[in-house]
Amino acid sequence: MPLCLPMIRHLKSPDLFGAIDRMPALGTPVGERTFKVFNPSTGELLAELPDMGVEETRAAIDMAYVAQAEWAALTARERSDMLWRWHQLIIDHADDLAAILTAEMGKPLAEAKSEVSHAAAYLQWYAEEANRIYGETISAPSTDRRMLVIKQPVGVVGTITPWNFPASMVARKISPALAAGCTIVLKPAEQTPLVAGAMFALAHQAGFPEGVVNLIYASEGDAVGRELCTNPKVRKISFTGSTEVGRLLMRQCSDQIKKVSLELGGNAPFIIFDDADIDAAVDGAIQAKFRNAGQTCVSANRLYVQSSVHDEFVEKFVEKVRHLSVGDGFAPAVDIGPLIDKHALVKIQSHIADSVAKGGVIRCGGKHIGKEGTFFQPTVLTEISSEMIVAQEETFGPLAPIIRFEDADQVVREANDTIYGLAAYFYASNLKRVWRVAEALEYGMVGINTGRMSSEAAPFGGIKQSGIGREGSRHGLVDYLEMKYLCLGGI
Ligand code: TXE
Repeated sequence: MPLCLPMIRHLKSPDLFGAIDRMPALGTPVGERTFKVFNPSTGELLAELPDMGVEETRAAIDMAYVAQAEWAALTARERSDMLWRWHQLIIDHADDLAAILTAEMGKPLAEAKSEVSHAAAYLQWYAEEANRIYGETISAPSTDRRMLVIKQPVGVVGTITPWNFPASMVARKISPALAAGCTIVLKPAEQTPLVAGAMFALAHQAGFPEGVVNLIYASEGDAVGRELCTNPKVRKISFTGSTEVGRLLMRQCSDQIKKVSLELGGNAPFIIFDDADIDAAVDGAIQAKFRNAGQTCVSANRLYVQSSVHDEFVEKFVEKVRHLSVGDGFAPAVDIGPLIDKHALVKIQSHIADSVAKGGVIRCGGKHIGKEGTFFQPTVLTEISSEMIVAQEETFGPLAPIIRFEDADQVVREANDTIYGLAAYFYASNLKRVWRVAEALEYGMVGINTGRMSSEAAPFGGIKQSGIGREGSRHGLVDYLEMKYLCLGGI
């Protein structure tokens, strides 16, 4: 299987990463079909991987099923030690993992490094958390009984991850599952399977027993996804991606009442009140909007600015946005990489065209850079109103639509007027306002006077159609554990 890794610059351990294409072959049969992975910045071919389908997925599920009882029978300390070893290997190979990530996904190398350390932090967190899975005892209503609750692993978990954070999504799903005693079958996004392959290569080096972690490469999600959802040996699905696919997976899981954790789309409001520190709000908005080229589910999708500070904010914000540099993620001092593919380019262009047709004003950017590739200028739009697509849908690109508002109560109503409920942000200083707005926003996460809040120590997830369940923190373990009530009579 040709793997064109020499094209990935700066690799310190090419031998290790030569193992990427063999990853699924560790026990799983691989057919003849292949698919190609390209660098979105240069268009160069990075690798050709086995294109796996139902048969291979079923074989991987069987392996995970067989391995699960033994994995769950280890002590918590033994599972923790294995996660620690994997964590250390990821730290040791962080530069190479970041280079692979930048090559296949496009994000600036500094952001890729930060993502890899974020991924490692999940392994560290759940290596610790593995030792803190507790049951409870209950005071029984009669003296001849004892009542208690124990926690047991759910079983085999099927996971499907997206391309926008291809390293941290893998760690965020696998590490709590393994800590809980589950085994996993993971299908990474077709655009970014290489960093997942490299992380699995390191997992095998760490010494996970055969069948505990299983990787499926596939050029599309449909067949693998359906098998994971309908195979009775899989007891839970954990998915991050679009709301549309999340809905489909939930439907496919419904016949078997299979557990699902879904982390889906968002439409994050970012509100700047008149008592905010405007310079801090500008910096926070830059971070929340343009990190990962705006391709994050918690990206500031709608910027609401109170009338009396609107012009000052727009002027300072546009000035900073103009100075963001766009280019190949390996180039020094690049702030924004390419969009993931042509579909993303068409989406941002159509969102801008819709706004302009309805009276929106382009304050900077707005254009595709060059004729080839998917580089797009960071863009600021003003005079935005609620009937424009940018106010209703996730653009998932470097586009900041600014909406002027007068009334503080009204803006919270508008911010909540969406089917999504993942992340919201606001900048204010009045304590009463801070508290009341934080409580009133119908979102799973609220950033107050900050543009960045993801952490392995915090519960990440949304309400409404942004998903089900939480990842990270001690709460992230809950979805991988079953609760069993034991009642002991005749005492
Ligand atoms: O997502 P998909 P796409 C949002 C964002 C973006 C849009 C489309 O708005 O513009 O979704 O992105 C797998 N059965 N987010 O098309 O299709 C696929 O192979 C099973 C938000 O990339 O949902 C990949 O592994 N699996 C988001 C994963 O689903 C299927 C991150 C995500 O792909 C499948 C990404 C199927 N039928 C996009 N079809 C976030 N929450 O951060 C696809 N997949």
